[in-house]
Amino acid sequence: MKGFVFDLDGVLADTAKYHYIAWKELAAEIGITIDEVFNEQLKGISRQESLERILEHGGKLGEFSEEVLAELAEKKNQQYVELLEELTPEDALPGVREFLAEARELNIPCTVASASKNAPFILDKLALSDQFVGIVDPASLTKGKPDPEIFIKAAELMKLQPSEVIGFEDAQAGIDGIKACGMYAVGIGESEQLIGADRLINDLSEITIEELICL
Ligand code: B16
Ligand code: MG
Repeated sequence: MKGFVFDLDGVLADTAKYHYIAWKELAAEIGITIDEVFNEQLKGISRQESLERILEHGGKLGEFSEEVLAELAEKKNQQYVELLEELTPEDALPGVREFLAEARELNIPCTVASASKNAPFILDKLALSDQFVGIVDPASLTKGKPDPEIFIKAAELMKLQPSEVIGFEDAQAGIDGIKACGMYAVGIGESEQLIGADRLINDLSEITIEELICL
């Protein structure tokens, strides 16, 4: 194992809760109610696709023009970005800073594979930008998670084969993408929600680099 690829929301920072707040408000404005169980389906899924899933959930798919859809997605993002303003380096999830610092000391490259177009902003807020050799630009993708494209590109940024890389994910769509390109998958979160992960942990404080590079 020669490199690591990290999802962002739910792995490096608990920004998933802000996505939920912003989507819930937006959905309520158009008469749709979402709860935390439904919200699981939005994790790792792009902004536009998340909106489509919400409309489908509320039986309103096809009711809005492309222009209105873009406005709704933009409105959600504005609210989300406002919430992100509150982020500080303390908001990195447990073990993240230590894990990345150790990887750096050991010269093990780390990359970010997040569906979020706000990833560079969030990493700056967390003071973590310097720890990565690259961030895959989600705008460059032809397909989002669960397609493995984002993880393959992350491996390319490190000049590694996917089989030499360990991926960290909190969403089923992400675990599916990691496994589809032959990476080792570490799932962050609850076991029943992450099918197919090779290893499950609550957060990065529960695993050491030593045990991972021996895999
Ligand atoms: P944005 P990840 C994903 O990030 C989130 O899990 C998902 O809820 C969100 O819709 C997506 O990013 C797009 O985010 O609206 O900021 O571009 O988990 O892949 O790091
Ligand atoms: Mg995530």
